[in-house]
Amino acid sequence: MGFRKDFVWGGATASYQIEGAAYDDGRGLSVWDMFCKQEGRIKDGWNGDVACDHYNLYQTDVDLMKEIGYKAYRFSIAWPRILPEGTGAVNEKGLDFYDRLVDSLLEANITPYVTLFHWDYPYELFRKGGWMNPDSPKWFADYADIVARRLGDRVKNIFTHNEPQCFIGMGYQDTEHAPGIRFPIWDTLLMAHNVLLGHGYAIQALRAAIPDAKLGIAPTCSAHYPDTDSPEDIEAARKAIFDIEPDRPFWSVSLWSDPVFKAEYPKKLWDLFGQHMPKIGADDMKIISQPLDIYGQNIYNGQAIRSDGKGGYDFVQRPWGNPITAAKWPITPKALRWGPKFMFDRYGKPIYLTENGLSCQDAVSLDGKVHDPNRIDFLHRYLKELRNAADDGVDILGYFHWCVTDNFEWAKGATERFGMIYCDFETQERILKDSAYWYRDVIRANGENL
Ligand code: GCO
Repeated sequence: MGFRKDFVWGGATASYQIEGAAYDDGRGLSVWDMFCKQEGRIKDGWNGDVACDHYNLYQTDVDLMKEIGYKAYRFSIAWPRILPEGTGAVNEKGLDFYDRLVDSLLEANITPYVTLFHWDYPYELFRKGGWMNPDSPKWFADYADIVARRLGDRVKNIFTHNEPQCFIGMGYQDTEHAPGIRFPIWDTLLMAHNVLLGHGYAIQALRAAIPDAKLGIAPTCSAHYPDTDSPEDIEAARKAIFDIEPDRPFWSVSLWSDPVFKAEYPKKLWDLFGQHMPKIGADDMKIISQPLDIYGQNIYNGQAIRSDGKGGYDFVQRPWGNPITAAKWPITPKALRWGPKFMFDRYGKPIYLTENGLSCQDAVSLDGKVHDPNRIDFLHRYLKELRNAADDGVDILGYFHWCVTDNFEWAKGATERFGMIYCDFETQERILKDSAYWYRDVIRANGENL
């Protein structure tokens, strides 16, 4: 069967990781600008002040996407570039930039897919309590409305949040990401609820402004998969992927996606943290669970799961010396078959793989090229498994490789290269890596050559 004939092949990025121009044309501060100023927070001390200078070089990047043959490009909009204070006065120059970018993409026959929030939270709103402030859901919805009114005539595919697991879990619990301040569980659960309310109100605003839009959300997950194809291991893996870990609740996918698609928090969350859950307003779950058209999932890896023979599950010890990426993430292609399958079975929404890829220790060889055989092998293995998911009947609409260009990899700075396009951060030269040419051929064959 293979991928659907109109399968969307593309790549993804995020505003703070690529744009640069952090202090240009009226952009306001984000929590990441302030986080990077704190000694020791970023592995190599880099920041997003310039990054890949995509704000000025976007046409170069669009031309390269076109050369690779992208059908679509998923990018995020920098909230503080649109609303420097997070609310209030709109920065027209910020909107103008995304206008230009969208027009350039459409000119290149590349469909724009927008993520409204990919972690660069307005610092002025953080100072007002951020996601703990009861007004925070409406702040986000007002921002969504402004974007929709300016771009909605040309942008028809919009995700509200990217990976709330990270911007709440890593920002306010693990503290590896901005703002890097640990809050107690009763505050982080309140933040999560406001994030979800913000999603719901934003969907209402987007639906009103762009009636023909396809709207969704793009969480991530650790896509656990069965150790064997036995029904027992499959059901054990399904239980594991939607479970909630007591010490890392925000890393679950069900905490975020059950409210959105099922209008309820998982029972396990109430069992674990009932006494700390925020007050749920009478209409809250109805607001959060606005009907959606699409579901984004960022999947990089997962864990093999075996039935424990008693209705539960066990994590299977990874084989010694199992393959890992340059970022030391495990390489587990089966995650891209079973993650989408379990999500589609539970939520019933068409799925975009909104992120998948790996960090490699890429460098320019003496021949002036960037040879990345590890990335080609990784993508080949993962895409074959994604095609298996499609053959299993999962409605997979598209795949966005992470990432288009090498970029600012959050707390890892410039030390991890995820791009299919090499970026020299000193000269801003771009070089298509071997994987870009390989991906071009996969796109041309719609994955039939995998
Ligand atoms: C994420 C983020 C991306 C990361 C990428 C590599 O999934 O964590 O969406 O911004 O850069 O995943 O870590």
